[in-house]
Formats: sequence, C-alpha cells, structure tokens
Amino acid sequence: MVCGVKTLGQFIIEKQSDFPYAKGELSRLLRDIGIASKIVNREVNKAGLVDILGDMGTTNIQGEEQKKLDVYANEQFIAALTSGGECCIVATEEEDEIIHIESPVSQNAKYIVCIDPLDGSSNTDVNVAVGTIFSIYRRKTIDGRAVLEDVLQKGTQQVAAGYVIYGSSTMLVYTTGKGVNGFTLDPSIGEFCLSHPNMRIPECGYMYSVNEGNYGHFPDGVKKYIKYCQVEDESTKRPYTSRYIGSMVGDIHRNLIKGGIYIYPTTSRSPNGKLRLLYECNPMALIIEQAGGKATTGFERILDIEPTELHQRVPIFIGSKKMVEKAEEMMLMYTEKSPAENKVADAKLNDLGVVGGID
Ligand code: AHM
Ligand code: MG
Repeated sequence: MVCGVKTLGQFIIEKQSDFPYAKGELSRLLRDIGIASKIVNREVNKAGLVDILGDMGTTNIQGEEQKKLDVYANEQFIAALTSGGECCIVATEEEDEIIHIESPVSQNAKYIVCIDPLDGSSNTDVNVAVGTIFSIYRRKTIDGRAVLEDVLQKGTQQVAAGYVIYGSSTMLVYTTGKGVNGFTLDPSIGEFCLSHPNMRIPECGYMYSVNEGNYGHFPDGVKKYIKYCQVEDESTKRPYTSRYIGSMVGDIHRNLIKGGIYIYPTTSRSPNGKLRLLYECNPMALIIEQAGGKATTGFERILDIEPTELHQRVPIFIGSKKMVEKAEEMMLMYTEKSPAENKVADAKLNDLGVVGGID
C-alpha cells in the first residue's frame, strides 16, 4: 500500500538535518510535547461527557480560577517533559515558580520550555476551541542547576515555538525559525499528519479580533483603529469583519490562515495588557513573524522585549503585516498627545476615511 502521509515524527527527523550540529534533543523535545498534546486532546474531547468540568476551587498566580482541565494539561506536559529528559526547566502559566526537572535522565538537559498548557480553558464549558502554547529556549548558563535567568530570555532567542489547537479538528503548528508547518491529528491512526506545509499569513486581511466590550477602556489609538476597520471604503475592502472567539489560539489560528489582526491592548483596568510575554505572546509572535506577519506592543517588536519577570504581561498587536502597521500608525498618532495635537491627527484620519469621535 502506498502511503502519502507524512507524520509529525517523520517530519521532525527529516528537518533535523537543517541543524547540522543537532543531536536530536530538540526533535525529542518536540516529540514529547506532541505526545502530551494527544493525551490532553483526548480529555478535551471528552470534556462534555465526563465530570471533569468545573472549578477546582483553587486559583493560579494571577488570581484566576483554575478549571480541572488546566490542571490536567499542566500535569501531562510536565510529566512528558520530565520523562523525555531533554528539558531542565518548565515555566508554566499554572505555577507560581519555575519547575526544575531533576530526573536521572535529564541531568544534561539544556532546554527550557515555557508553556501555557491550556489557554482559554473557560471555553471548554461551551465547546469552543482551546489551545496549548509553547516556547523552547536553550539554557544560557553552562554549569550547575539552571536558573530563572535561563528562562528570562528575549523572544528572539527562541529555538522553537508552537501551539496546539483543540478545535473541530486538532492541529499542531510549530516553527524552528525556518517557516511554519501545521499538522492535523488523524484520530484513526493517532498521528499528527502534515496538512499545512509552509504556512503564510496574508499580508493584508479583512478581519479584526479584539474584545470590543473593553472599548471604553482602550487607548485612543486602538479606538481609532477600530473605527478605521468599521468605515466603508471600497479600495481597502472596509468595513472589515469583526471576529473574536476569546481564545487566543483560535483567533490567531484563524487569522494566520485567512488574514487578520488580533489585538489585546492595555486597558485602563489592565495597564500592562492581559496576555503573558513568555508563554503566550513570544511563541505566537515567532510563529506569526515566521509566517510573514508582524507582532508588536503597538510600539515595539514583541520578540525584542527583555523579560523582567516570569508572568510578565504585555499588550499585543499581532497578525497580517499591513494591518499591524496601520494600527501602530494610529497608536503613534494618539499617544500622550495634547487635544490640539489630537485634532491634527483627526484631520489626517479624515483623509483615511475615519470620521467622527472615538467615544
Ligand atoms: P487565560 O490564559 O486565562 O485562558 O486567558 C487568555 C485568554 C486568551 O486565550 C484570550 O484571547 C483572552 O484571554 C480573552 O480575554 P478576554 O475575555 O478578556 O477578552
Ligand atoms: Mg493563557
């Protein structure tokens, strides 16, 4: 029988030759993450059937409720990384501190994994896509026990990043800095199969994703950009379509395929934004940049941010290059400007077809 399917395992081994000095450790690490995600997928799929939903009654470091599936996913990834032996530290959204992996097999491990084991997990209650987001670094220190400093690296230092989306089908999308490839889980053989080779995000899309319920708390630049998206203009195919799932992986995955922008800005209530640099924004930024898109805070490239703390939050504008650039333009025009300067900016925006106030 001729089989035209390429599995994730086969693909990873094939790509190892892209890194002439690689000894297979990164490949094994990716394989471990792939295995854990299949186990998590099984439980996510069963979520509506079994008594696994609901709060555990505990809260994580950000003071948010933990669902049982978050805890389960967290345990599965830590277990897979521990037995795999290639990872010396795991930093996860679900734990206050970094976790040192000190199993006998991981004595020489040189990789750090930052992970959000189940992002958007409140969506499992209502059968909406959720995801795992991960980021891999090489440790910086050479000897002894790896330390927090090994984790607090800039996004540009990532050696790989990816996400798994548990949606109408389950997909694993990852990059090692040489393009982005997507694999769909074929449940009949239990394997991720290459289904989306060399993914590219359209340079300009027609969808914007932002929680507009927070509109009143957004910076003026974001308010103006939203207005810009809503104005009729044939040449730029506006108004754009608004699509917001409230699950970062779902929103960004859709935008990666169809084109679009996802924004989680600062708000007056969350002055640093909501999403976390190390295990949400950096991995997504690397993937989107590798697919030809852009990811910034509105002013600064996400991957260039020097992290100062483990659970650091940053605002994010991510997606199709031209859309992110337009949003940045408006952020720049309206940041900390006097009312007179805002009037000048308003006049410029009138030329772009954005009319009226922002309130
Ligand atoms: P979580 O890590 O607590 O699950 O929160 C992250 C999620 C993202 O997936 C999503 O895009 C965002 O929070 C939605 O936030 P909001 O409900 O404020 O729009
Ligand atoms: Mg999260």
